[in-house]
Amino acid sequence: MYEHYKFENKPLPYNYNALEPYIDTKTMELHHDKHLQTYVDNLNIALASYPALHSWPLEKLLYNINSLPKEIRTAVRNNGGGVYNHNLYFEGMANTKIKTPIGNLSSAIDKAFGSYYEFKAKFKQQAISVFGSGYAWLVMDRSGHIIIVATANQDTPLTNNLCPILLIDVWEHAYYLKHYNKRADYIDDWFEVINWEKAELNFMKCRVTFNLK
Ligand code: MN3
Repeated sequence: MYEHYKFENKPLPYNYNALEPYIDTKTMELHHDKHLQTYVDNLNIALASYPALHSWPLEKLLYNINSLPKEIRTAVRNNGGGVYNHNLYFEGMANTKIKTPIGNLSSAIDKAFGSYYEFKAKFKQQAISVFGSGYAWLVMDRSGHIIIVATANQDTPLTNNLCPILLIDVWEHAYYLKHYNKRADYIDDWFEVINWEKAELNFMKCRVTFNLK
């Protein structure tokens, strides 16, 4: 992701109804066109009068959040994180026949968690236990281990030097229209639309990021 100011709300990589019946069309419309748009707009507002930051890619802004001018730090953390997390989340879904991990990521999941099903149970538990709004993630640390973590609000794992492979948005706006307050049902449906090809690409990209063979 190398976009920089002025950030734009990229179209979804699929139709709004592509994830039916797991994620409903109306939720996808509102989530992308309203929620994400607001993060994009507010990130641009925050950066508007800081031309020195206009060439910075989003990832660089988030990795270096604590060295940004103090008066825009919170706005970039919340809105830059909102843009970054949502782009990853939307790109991380697809309605395909591939319902389980593939490639190198598949082997890494078996090694780290025992099996895909054990991974799935642990990931679901983490996603359920995020208190309030946030995300559950599968990330890689600097030594190449894959771990499950949670973040609050629009925080990203980048600030902790963790490289994202997979994430689920568990803010209520991601599921309330279809699943009401039943976050666990939404998580089950999300597992049906994980884009495992994209997750494998992210996994390999993380290995490059951390200079791992
Ligand atoms: Mn969201």
